[in-house]
Amino acid sequence: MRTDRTFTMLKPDAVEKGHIGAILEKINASGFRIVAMKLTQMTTQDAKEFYAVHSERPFYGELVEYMTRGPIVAAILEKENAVEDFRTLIGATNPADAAEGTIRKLYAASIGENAVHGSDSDENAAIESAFHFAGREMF
Ligand code: IDP
Ligand code: MG
Repeated sequence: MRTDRTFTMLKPDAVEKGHIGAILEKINASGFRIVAMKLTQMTTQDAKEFYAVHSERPFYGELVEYMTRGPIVAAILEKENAVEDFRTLIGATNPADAAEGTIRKLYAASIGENAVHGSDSDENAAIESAFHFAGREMF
């Protein structure tokens, strides 16, 4: 399994607030290469499946509502140690706990509406990338 790719989504709140450009600038400045990218909107079924691991959590319904309410930017990013380095760049799930300068510290409103997704393992990066992109959309 390759360890140099991760999957991200700029979530509906980030897109609504006009933060696509600023977030992509930080991603580029941090040394990630964009392998695949698109503006898309998840259906309820998509979001339920993507976040199936959280299906027993109390916030699952709210999470599915949020993630489907508008378009997202989905992307695959490449860099040595991509998964871990991208999680560092985005910061803690709750922006109140996120380090200064991280994407969530800068752009997230709350633990629920936290601007950006980053895969948590190489295995999930591969699964999530394949969920959103066909092979011919990866460069
Ligand atoms: P992560 O995105 O930092 O990996 P996870 O624990 O995997 O965090 O949760 C997935 C997503 O579910 C979060 O990014 C956030 O949008 C939402 N979420 C997580 N915990 C809560 C919560 O306590 N309340 C509301 N939404 C939450
Ligand atoms: Mg997660």
